[in-house]
Amino acid sequence: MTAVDLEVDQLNSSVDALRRSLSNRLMYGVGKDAVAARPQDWLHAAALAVRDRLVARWMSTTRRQYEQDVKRVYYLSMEFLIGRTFTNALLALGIYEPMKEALAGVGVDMEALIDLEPDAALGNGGLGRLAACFLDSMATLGVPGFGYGIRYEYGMFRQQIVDGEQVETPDYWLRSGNPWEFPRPEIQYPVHFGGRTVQRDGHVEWVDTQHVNATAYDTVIPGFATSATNTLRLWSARAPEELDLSAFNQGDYQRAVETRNASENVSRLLYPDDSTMAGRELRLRQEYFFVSATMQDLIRRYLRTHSTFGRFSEKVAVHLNDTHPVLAIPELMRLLVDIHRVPWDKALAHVQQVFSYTNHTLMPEALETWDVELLSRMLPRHLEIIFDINAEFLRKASEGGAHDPEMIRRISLVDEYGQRRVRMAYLAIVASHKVNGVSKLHSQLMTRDIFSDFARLFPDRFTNVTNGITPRRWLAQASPSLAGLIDDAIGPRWRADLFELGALRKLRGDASFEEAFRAAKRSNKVRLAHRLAHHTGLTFDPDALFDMQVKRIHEYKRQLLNVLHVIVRYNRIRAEPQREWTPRVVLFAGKAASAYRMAKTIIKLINDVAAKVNHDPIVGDRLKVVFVPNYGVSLAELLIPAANLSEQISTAGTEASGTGNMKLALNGALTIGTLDGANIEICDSVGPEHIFIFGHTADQVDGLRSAGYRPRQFYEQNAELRMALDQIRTGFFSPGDPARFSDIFHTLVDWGDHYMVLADFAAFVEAQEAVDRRFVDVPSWTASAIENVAGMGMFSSDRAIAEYARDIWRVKPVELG
Ligand code: 26Q
Repeated sequence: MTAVDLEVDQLNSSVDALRRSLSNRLMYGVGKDAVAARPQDWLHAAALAVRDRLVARWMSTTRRQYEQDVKRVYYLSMEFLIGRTFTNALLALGIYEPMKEALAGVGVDMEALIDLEPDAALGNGGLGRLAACFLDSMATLGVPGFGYGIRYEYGMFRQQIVDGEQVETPDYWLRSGNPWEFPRPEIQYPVHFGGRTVQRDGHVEWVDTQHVNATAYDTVIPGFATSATNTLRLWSARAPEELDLSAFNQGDYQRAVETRNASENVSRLLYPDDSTMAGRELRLRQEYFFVSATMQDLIRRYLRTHSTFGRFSEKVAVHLNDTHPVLAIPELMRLLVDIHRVPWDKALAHVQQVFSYTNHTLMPEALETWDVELLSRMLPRHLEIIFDINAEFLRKASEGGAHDPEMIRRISLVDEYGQRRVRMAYLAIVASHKVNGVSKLHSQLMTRDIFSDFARLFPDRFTNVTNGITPRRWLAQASPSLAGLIDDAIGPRWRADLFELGALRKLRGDASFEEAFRAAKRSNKVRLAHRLAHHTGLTFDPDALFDMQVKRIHEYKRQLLNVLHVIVRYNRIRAEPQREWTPRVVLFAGKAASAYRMAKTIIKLINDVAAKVNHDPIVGDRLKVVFVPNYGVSLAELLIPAANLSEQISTAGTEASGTGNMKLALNGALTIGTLDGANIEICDSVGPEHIFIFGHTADQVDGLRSAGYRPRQFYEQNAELRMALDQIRTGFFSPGDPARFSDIFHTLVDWGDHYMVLADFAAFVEAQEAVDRRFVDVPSWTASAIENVAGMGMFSSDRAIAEYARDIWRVKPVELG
């Protein structure tokens, strides 16, 4: 490599320079004449013009990182739910308005282009979006961080609603090319599968394997209002040979292509999460595929500037976003011990200082375990390493006093009950120096319940870092109206220091600010109502209360509790149509995992209830119910700013944190919620008078369960609840198919109501009545909405990343000079 300073065009960001760039990029980058350019081509050209401006920063940040020999964070995640990049990059660079003007200068409406960009939907929900917010914050804070994951060809499926039911279509998001990524065909690592191990000269060799190559695609992650950037590196699978040559030579072209396809399938598609461990072989291949390439890549980068592994753990931090990438542990051990000949004990010591792990769920059925037999077939060397780590761990544990064989069985990395399985969370705990939960409650329950033995063995290892969200996307980008108003009131610094929002409290009682605040929210509701009118054919009153539950469809999140309230409200309106009702629009959005029957039935129920309610002339504008299809990052940016009420109603003890709760509160919605996950901390921050808390606490849920929960008693004793459930059971909402929802009824009434919907029902309805009363008290509601915004300082992902950097990764920002 030569180190000459190249002469490149210095790109400034005046309107004139941007207009020139647009023309250049359309012509030389996209290869189109302006007379033939479609909006899609202009978007591509504009993206390239923006990307060009990021690259200079990217290169200088990377150079600085090398010069300062910084410690780097490798954030390993199976999911990065990035959404769109165009607006985000424009705002990070501070060139939104100049670009809009430059495009207008060539006759193009930028707002229309923005909606053409497909979402990068390489994730399911909270965990994937958290990874994306964290990348944004790492870049903004200058923390030298790399995201590593898989470049799925098919992201999260697209959801259509046909006759009220979810229909999935594949999300081929790369159809029109991806202007943001840089393919790196020269960066390529073999990833091996299968085979067996042999001993040779005192070392283990893994032989007779098959392999696939992992090739890198890089995306620049811009920091906000800083020249610091980071890199998201995603791996794509390439067959080692273009075609199966033996098949090709025998003239069997079909088989030649099929072999290639089979090995490239590993990065084909994202697995939807139904919150149970299905144990699919291809999923395990994906997990190993991306961590193997990542570990090879980070070792190569480390060895570029170091000749021994002596300082490895001073220079490298690897973070596991849940257990999905946990095979990075045995893979790093294998590379250090078998390939680089580092002694086992030294290697293990490095590994333990390098790795850290975030847990995102307490639900036992969602914790990853993998069949020993499957691991021994696919990754025999890794299984040996896991067994060796386990043997050493169990030996030390019993030396340390854990003699009880029952305890040893409980903490073993291998579950020996029935078919043997490796407990991936236990492996992550044993081989990491820090393990964190994602909210205070979750971290407490984690050490009290699922990992209690480990918390006793390693008390210093467990910690909490409450989740956060990036205010750049979730306020500045999603709600320009509210963001502009806040800028006028307290200046623009909240974007980089969200605690600044606390200054809004000084405006308490300022009638003109409150008026402007209401107007900003209203404009977001009008914006949404327009879009909804377009595809539902319904009209929505922007002065109604917009009540929103937007998240994956899952029984523990209790969309059913919300639906039951809607039904009761409907029955009440019909019983007393002449009474004053606070008009409401109840909005639902979210995807159900394709294999999750109950979740799909819940979607159908919501739509059947909506059809009945929306077409009942007695009800009119007093109640509307909408299921908005295809929830994702971009739709969230449209929905969330329009919410007045945020539904965060999971059974206490089941939602690890939630992050939608933070996004909605930041946009001035009041929360109706249980004392679960981060809701508790939101309540502490905004004050109990500005939030509607209801229902059983986590401890009360445990108590009720152990005392013997009898859901049928609630059904029998509450007449309104009984009526609603009977309507569901007898086909009131599905007259053409009266038995359609009988399983929902039985799940709640006869089969144990695992998530205690009926136990919280009465309290929920009461809390909703309190919501109605507050909403009509306009000044009081507005004051609370402002308090919610003002109280969101600690829920910035910048705060979360600063905590990770200081307490877990022990990294410092790069100096930009
Ligand atoms: C695992 C194995 C096989 C196939 C899929 C999966 C899988 C995929 C995704 C398992 C879980 C997920 C995603 C989990 C998730 O999003 N959890 C959420 O994480 C958020 C960020 O911490 C929290 O705020 C939410 O409370 C939590 O539910």
